[in-house]
Formats: sequence, C-alpha cells, structure tokens
Amino acid sequence: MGIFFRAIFLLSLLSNVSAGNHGDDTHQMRNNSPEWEIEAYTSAAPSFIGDHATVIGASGKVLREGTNGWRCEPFMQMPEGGFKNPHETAAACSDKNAVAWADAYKANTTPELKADGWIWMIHGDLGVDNFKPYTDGQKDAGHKHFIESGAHIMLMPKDPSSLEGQTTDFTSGSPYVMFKGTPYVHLMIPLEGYYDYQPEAAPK
Ligand SMILES: [Cu+2]
Repeated sequence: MGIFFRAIFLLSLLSNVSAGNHGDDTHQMRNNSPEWEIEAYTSAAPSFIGDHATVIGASGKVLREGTNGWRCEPFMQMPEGGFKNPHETAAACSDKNAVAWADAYKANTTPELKADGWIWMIHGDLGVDNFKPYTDGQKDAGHKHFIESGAHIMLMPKDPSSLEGQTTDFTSGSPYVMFKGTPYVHLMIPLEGYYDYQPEAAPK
C-alpha cells in the first residue's frame, strides 16, 4: 500500500471507531433505564439475595422495595452520559447492618453498626488507594497502594479493632484490611475474578 492509501485506510478505521462510539452512547442511555439500573445493582450479589433486595438508583430514589433487608445501590455517582457497564457503578448490596456503613460512607460520617455487616460487590469497583477513602477511580493520581477490585465481598466490623492483626496486603489473595486507621476500615474478601482489572496485583 502506498502512503496515501495507508492514510485513507487509517482515516476510515478512525471514522469507524467514532461511529462505533456513537452507537455505544445511544445504547448507553437506553442502558441506564430503571430496568438496567435494577439489573446492574442487584447482580452485585448472588441472585438469591439481589432478587429480593431494595434497590436505590443513581438518583437516590428507591427504584424497588425489597423483602429481605438487603439494599443494592451504586457507590459511584452517575457520570455525564451515564454508566457504560455495571463495573463503573461500583454496585453494592448491603445487609441490614451494613446499610449504616453505606450511608455513612456516602455522607462522610462515622459508621455506627449494630452488628458486623456484609456487602457484596461482584462487579468490583473503580479502584481506591487501600489506605485512603474517597480516592475512587483515581488510577492515574500516583497513589501507592491503588487496587481496582474485581468480585469481592466485604465484612464491615461493628468494632474496627476486631480487624487488628489482619494483613493490609491486597496482593496475597487472602482477605485483607482496607482503609486501616479510618472510620471506614473493613475486611475485603476477594472472590474468583478479583484481579481481572489489575492482573499485576495478583499473587505470583
Ligand atoms: Cu473495600
């Protein structure tokens, strides 16, 4: 191919790419319907939990009342143009004890739990510095202990000191402590696929 034809070929590739993106945008808006939101957030837990959970939408409104005491919602704000996929929402399903943690984290207040709580996050999240709350999605901000999680479940302790002695190393594959020394300290329990978004952090 001559250089001219190569340029034309590249241009047509580029225009195909942008046409493809445009298609995705339209798809994306349809994606963020209440039905899409309910499916995206409730599937952060196994279906036998998610199917019966209360669902809160990105708007903060209740999209569906549940019956089992669990609550599913996004932990990320909806970006301009909407969520592209469930992973971007950092969807979380909290049990009746952990909702106090979720409320406190969203409001930047200190969680007060009646008993240990559980939060499912099968879609993972956009990553945080393991020692710094509110660093969500700051992959390129130079954080030293950044981990973008795949599927996991979290134990939110009523008594933060109960996690003393657990590792903070997220590269071992074992459960590890996140946000140590802050009101939001909790235990991360990696599930299959946990390292899909950050394979270089996986146990060697
Ligand atoms: Cu966590």
